[in-house]
Amino acid sequence: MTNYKLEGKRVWVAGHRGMVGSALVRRLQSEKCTTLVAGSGELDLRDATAVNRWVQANRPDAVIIAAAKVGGIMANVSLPADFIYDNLMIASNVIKSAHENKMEKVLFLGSSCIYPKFAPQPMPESALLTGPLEPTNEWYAVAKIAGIKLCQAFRRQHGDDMISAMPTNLYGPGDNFDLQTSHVLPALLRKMHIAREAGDPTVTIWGSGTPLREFMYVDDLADACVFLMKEYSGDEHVNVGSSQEVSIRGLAELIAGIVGFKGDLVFDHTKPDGTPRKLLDGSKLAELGWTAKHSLEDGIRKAYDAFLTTQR
Ligand code: GFB
Repeated sequence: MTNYKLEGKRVWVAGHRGMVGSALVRRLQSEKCTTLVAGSGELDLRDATAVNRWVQANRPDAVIIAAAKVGGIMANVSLPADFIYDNLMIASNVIKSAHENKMEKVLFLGSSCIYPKFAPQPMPESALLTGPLEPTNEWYAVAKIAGIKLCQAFRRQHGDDMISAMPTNLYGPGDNFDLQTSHVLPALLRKMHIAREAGDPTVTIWGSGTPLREFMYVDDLADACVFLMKEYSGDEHVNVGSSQEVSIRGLAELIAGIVGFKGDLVFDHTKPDGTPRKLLDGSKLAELGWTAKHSLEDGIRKAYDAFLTTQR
């Protein structure tokens, strides 16, 4: 239903410890709802029995599925079975349990990597399944496409109010800064920080630096999720973009300026570029009445501040 009221409701954030989940917990504090989270280590979302037992005990009225096995390009290339299996199980278990326990609203979160490698840019929602996926993350993409289809199927067969949102590349507080498994923005923040502190003359950037990426500050996504929970009830997934697009080289130069790294950038062409571009067409969400607030520079400054608090 549209115009869904969160006030007085029990809203479960599945995956509350991750970067997206913690941003959702922050954002829901300004709603008059009860935010439900599973205790640390209490709930393995890949275990259907455990999910059902937790849902029956905690009785959520609504759920935002922010839980996922996520990672950057090298993590996706190295762990294909983990990326497809874990994400399929999380989506299947939480969506099935939401149906069986008659939850009023379900929001499933995917990723812009669901679109074909050479989709028209910017990518509209209608581009889904119109061409081959990007090989470096097709495992994750297939699992997220399955989640979209699960929501559509339960909506059509049972009338459940299940919706999906596809955010662009996210960054912000609580990000993963491990240099092997993280996404590019946190990786470059940490690399430049370490290099500046150590006085290193260069920082290595993976790939050619030519791919283009769109980035969204995670608190903007959290705000978009609350907006969609309240205002959207439709069969089709909704892109959540920021229109803040930059080349990897441009991103590295922007981060160097913010961090104060004055050395040289070295490009490691043995590492994959991945998809050349994945800019979302955000017009559907804009027509509903939502747009992102943070510029890339403001968001990176906030993300760097958050990173620095983890270094103290
Ligand atoms: O952010 P990233 O790992 O994932 O890589 P994708 C984006 C681009 O940044 C690639 C380059 O061209 C990388 O080669 N890059 C340069 C780096 N230096 C680095 C570095 O130090 N670390 C990393 N990680 N990249 C992901 C998907 O694709 O997008 C996920 O694999 C998810 O499944 C996510 O969908 C949103 O943007 O290429």
